[in-house]
Amino acid sequence: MSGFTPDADWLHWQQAPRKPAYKPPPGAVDAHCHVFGPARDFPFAPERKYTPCDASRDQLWALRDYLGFSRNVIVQATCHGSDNRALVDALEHSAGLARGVATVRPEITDAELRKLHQAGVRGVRFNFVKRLVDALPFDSLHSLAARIKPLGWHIVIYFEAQELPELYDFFTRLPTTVVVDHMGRPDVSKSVEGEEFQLFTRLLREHGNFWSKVSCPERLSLAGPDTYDDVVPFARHIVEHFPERVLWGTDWPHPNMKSHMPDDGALVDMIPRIAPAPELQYKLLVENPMKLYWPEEWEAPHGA
Ligand code: 0GY
Repeated sequence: MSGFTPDADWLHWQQAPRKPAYKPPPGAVDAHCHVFGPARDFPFAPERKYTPCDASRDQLWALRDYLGFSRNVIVQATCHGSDNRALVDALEHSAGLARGVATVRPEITDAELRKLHQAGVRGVRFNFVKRLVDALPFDSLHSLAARIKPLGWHIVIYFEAQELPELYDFFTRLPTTVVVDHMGRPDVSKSVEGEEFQLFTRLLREHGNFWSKVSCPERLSLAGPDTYDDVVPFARHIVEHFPERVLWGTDWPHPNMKSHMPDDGALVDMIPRIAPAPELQYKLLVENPMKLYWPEEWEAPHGA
């Protein structure tokens, strides 16, 4: 017994996803996923905004293998706050096949940052989605950014499209590589060429340190499963215009999905629709995440 009960409307991740027809290239990385607990070993944070069901590292490895992936990037979930123990435990039991993105408080010491690095953390997440966190003030975030830069880490940012105009100048002053979660959560009822999404593409076009995850069709789609057709033009636009700076992830175990729980096999089958050419798929799934998260393994054999 962990003493934690999932929220009454919590949807459990699918335990038997279909086998995808699409086969990712060897070495493919699922670059956005989470672990939850298990709460018995890693209690959820008191300041969390939701209580999920467990989703353990071993269940994540099983999904990775089943879907035909080789590696994971685990992003600290807000239900664990800035207590990164579940993340670190997963990284330390991954045989080097997982890297992490942590959530840290401004008070974190340099020694603690170094310990996270040793475990496999390569970035911090700044979250601006109000239903998930109470955001830290900009000056704390700037000073954290300056402290993680010497470690070679990057910053992952999560926000919703309507917030981008207000956050734009803060974002563009960040001194590291910056990875945007889920294409900045566009409103897909609007046009790819419309003002809102064009501001996001301008961010990528004018700032070569910005990357985007072309993930989470299940969160963005109004058309719904299993094909999420309305998200495809947005993701494909980003992949085709910025092929060197895109990442893909399942977002397993899909926190806070209310309308439905996606089938992870169906999500994998979307990849050739958003990255039609094999060269694009290779960059999206292998080359880009390897360069960002395992540069020491990538650079030697590829002469970078
Ligand atoms: C995602 C999206 C969400 C949640 C979190 O850390 C989290 O709690 O990231 C969300 O609710 O939109 O990327 O998993």
